[in-house]
Amino acid sequence: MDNSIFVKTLKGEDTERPPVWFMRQAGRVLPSYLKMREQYSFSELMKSPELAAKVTLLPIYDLEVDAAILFSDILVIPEALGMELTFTDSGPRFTTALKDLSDPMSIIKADATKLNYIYDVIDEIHKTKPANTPLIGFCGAPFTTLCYMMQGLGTNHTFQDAVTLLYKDKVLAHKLLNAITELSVEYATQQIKHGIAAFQIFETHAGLIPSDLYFEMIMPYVRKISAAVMATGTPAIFLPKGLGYGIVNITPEDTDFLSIDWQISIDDARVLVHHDIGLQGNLDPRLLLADKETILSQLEKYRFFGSEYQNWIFNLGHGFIPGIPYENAKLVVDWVKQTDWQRS
Ligand code: 1CP
Repeated sequence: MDNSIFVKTLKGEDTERPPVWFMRQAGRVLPSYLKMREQYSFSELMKSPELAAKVTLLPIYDLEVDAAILFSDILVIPEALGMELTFTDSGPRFTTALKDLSDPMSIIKADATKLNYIYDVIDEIHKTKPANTPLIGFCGAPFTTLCYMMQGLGTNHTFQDAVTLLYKDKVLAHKLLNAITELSVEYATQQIKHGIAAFQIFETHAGLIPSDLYFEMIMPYVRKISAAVMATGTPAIFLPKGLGYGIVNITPEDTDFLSIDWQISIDDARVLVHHDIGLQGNLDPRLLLADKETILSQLEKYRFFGSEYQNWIFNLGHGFIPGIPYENAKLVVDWVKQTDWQRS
């Protein structure tokens, strides 16, 4: 039975400090990861159960964070929907972008068996991880996944074709969102069967569209995934990056924890977000490019918050970016662990 500080916090139990983990904690800043990348491509690391399990656990040993996140990518869903994908040095790229097809649904053919290797990765992680190490599973939320499918690559972050599809062809948008969601529900369910401790839904590009449109067209699909997760008793974490004031409309039926980006203070988020929903976040990852004194002074903002609120997971507002010194990431973990949070 997992009685880690991360799982306890997700269950609403009291702990002496907040748990800490980071988005993109394996594959961006760790010297041990960068060394493995000299030898293997990202796809090789992700597709081999032994290597992917090893990378997943690197942050547990190197950074000493409180949870591991499966080493994979959100784009495995479009791949299993029939889209050919390569991870190049400049990021992921689909051979054919949906924006270039007259009938995008013609290439969508779900094959859930293409995800089977990921369950082997999860099994391997369980075999090799230290006791009491919770594993976070994840998928992309339907809109973010659609952004990459329409665009074909990640270098243009306006994702205009996906955004305008929501206005110009709602019928097609719903067909695509539905296909992504159905496979994501199956994927989440299988990850849970293979023993993940929590499931995070990454809506990295929520901020591209008005929040009322987000709730009208996208949120019902997110709810299908999170409801399937929560029905199994597995805690759900939802990251709607850039949703802004829209977080006020998230309900406890939508998620157990909400991951907050850096645009809003964690104190303001606590006022806005339904009090039965826990928070995760929200340090600006770019702060970690600054010097030690600046980082430590910014961390002070969290001290009072963490003494007042137990239902909070320390994390970044979004993922690590390349170039962040490993020592600065470690400094944050040590600060969270060594601070006297004065919880009694
Ligand atoms: O620690 C980890 O890296 C955890 C595993 C993980 C996760 C949770 C990876 C590995 N990717 C993701 C999620 C993911 N992938 C998201 C959602 C979260 C987020 O915004 O960070 C998104 C949008 C992607 C798409 C993606 N995959 C991009 C972004 C493209 C863009 O510019 O918009 C990139 C560069 C990738 C490749 C990738 N995925 C993961 C890693 C480590 C890498 C880099 C590969 C390398 O080592 O070169």
